[in-house]
Amino acid sequence: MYRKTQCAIFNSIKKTSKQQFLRNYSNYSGEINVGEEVMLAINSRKPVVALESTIITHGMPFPDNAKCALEVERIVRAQGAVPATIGILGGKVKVGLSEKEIERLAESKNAVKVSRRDFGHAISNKKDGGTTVAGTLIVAEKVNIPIFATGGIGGVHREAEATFDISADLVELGRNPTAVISSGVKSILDIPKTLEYLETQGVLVTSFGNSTQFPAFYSRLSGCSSPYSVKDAVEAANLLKSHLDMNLGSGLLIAVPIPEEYAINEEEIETAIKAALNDASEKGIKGKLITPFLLERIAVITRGRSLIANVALIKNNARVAADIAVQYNKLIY
Ligand code: PSU
Ligand code: MN
Repeated sequence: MYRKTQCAIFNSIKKTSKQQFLRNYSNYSGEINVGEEVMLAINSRKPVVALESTIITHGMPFPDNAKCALEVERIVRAQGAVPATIGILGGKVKVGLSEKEIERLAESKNAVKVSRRDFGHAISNKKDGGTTVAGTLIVAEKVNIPIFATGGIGGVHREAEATFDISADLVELGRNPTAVISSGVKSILDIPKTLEYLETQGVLVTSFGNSTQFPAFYSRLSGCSSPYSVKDAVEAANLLKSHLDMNLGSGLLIAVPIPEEYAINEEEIETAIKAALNDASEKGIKGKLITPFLLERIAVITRGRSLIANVALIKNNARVAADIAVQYNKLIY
């Protein structure tokens, strides 16, 4: 199903980014497999949207995770783009997982959560792995996919001044020239500090649609304004092109508020978050375990409402990302 694609991909890359692609690829000592559909899309210059897989392995329970991931792929296709779910299977990094492979990750009990520091471990031990936003950004950049949709990204944790817990997602957004379409960061995190950190990393943060506020994942408002805002996919594609043309090396964060009808009342979600944070500190949960732990606890405390919201917002983000990919393609080809 998969084959090595160095030459095929390289030949298909648009002229302007060939140099960059060569630089990235020659720095990569491993091996990335690209699925047929994604390969064909790149070869025929069709818009592609990258999708992460930690949301499958660590972000949602089975079978909601598999159902959601496949539905998200269907939405991307319906908008005229090709989905490229990225993950690790038996130690092989793959771009464009098949339905079967998505189901395998969804059912896996020992998949590794893979950020930059975890690739070597997952590959050498032939593990299955769900790539985080950070991990997915790294792979998407290597195969030159500039648009990536997800639900929420990691951020600066509350009390990070004591714990130093700042998600690698923010650092990778600063390192990879890719647009991440997400619903902002959860209020389990410190939103003002997250925005400060993104500024330091040179990430272009913009709200999408008719909001000027940076959204708080389960709710549309965070009380923090976004540095910029774009009203639609055409404006977003223009912004992306201008940013990438400058060759800055950093990425964009396009923040799309959760659809109104799925938003959770701020007080209700805050109560759930406080209880989940309490549980985490009582159990001494730290490091890479904390985000999955909090997501699961919040789902239990809200009796599944947070999960419904999560599914709704990622589907909406996938649609927006595919629209942006279609518009961006019109600008570059
Ligand atoms: N936030 C969510 N759902 C998720 C994640 C974050 O609402 O599934 C996942 C993403 O894959 C993100 C990762 O990249 O958690 C961040 O983990 P950490 O906070 O450990 O950096
Ligand atoms: Mn962390």
